[in-house]
Parts: sequence; C-alpha cells; structure tokens
Amino acid sequence: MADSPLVIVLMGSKSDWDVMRQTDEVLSNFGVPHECRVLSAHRTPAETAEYVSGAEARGVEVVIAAAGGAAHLAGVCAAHTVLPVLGVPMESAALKGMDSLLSTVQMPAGIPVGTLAIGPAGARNAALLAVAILGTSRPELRAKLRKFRDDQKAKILKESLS
Ligand code: RP5
Repeated sequence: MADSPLVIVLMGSKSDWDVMRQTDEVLSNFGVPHECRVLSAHRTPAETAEYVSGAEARGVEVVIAAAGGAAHLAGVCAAHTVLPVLGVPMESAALKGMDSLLSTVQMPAGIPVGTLAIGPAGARNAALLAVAILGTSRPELRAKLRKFRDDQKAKILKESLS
C-alpha cells in the first residue's frame, strides 16, 4: 500500500485526541497510511479549507473529522471536497455530545456527512468504515476486515461470566 496518506483524521482541538487516538490505532492496526491533525472550523477556518481542498490531489480517499459542541467541522470539510467525509461527534461536557451529534448529523441536503456514534464508539467505527470504503477496491483490506470480524466473534463466543 502507498505510504502517502489514504485517510486524513482531523479534530477540532487537541482535547479531542484522547478519544481520536482510537481512530489512529485502528487505522494503524489495519496498516492504512493516514495523517492526524488538529484543525478547527472556527479557530483555523482558512487552514482547514486549504488542507481539505488539497487532500484529493495528495491521494487521500477518506476524510474523518471529529468535533465537539456546535463546531460543525465535518460539514465544513465536506464543503471543500467530494471525498467521503465521516463525522465523529465528541462528547461535550455541557450536553453530553448531543450538540456535537446534531451539528454533525443534521447536514442540509446536497453536502453529505456520514455520521458515527458519539465518542469512542464513533472514533473506532469511523476507522472501520474508512477501511470498508478503501476495501471496495483493495481485496487485501477486505480480507483484514473479515479477519477482524471473525476474531471479534470468536472472542465473544469464548466469554465466560463466572
Ligand atoms: C471543538 O470544541 C473541539 O472539537 C472540541 O471538542 C471542543 C472544545 O475544544 P477545546 O476548548 O477543548 O479546545 O472545536
């Protein structure tokens, strides 16, 4: 697989990294070249637009964007690229992530964002969904995804409650 990033992972603040490191870990486990960066829709709007606009030309195929509050980072990313954008709502202190969820999921028609669950589940699933998207044209990644599911199944079937 190419060394240049196939996936870029953006987050609105370094405070999101505790959760978003799980996206980084899953992508690394699947051997997917990726790049993680802090860029904000409201604190660094021009830099965010420039980075996402240039992603396709660099060979990036999937954009993952995580933000908390009403930050709307994933929607802003989607406005600047035709690459698939996956949004991860961060759990906010004030509203437990309901604000983040709505500002990510409720995109008006025309500019889609595929929105995952709030917090860690969304962080991990964004990576797994990115692998599935890349896997449509990469049989070796599809095989790794099948093995991941098989291992997960085997682990659950072995659980003992005693
Ligand atoms: C959003 O605001 C970030 O994505 C983060 O989840 C939230 C709070 O950011 P900090 O104030 O912790 O930097 O832009």
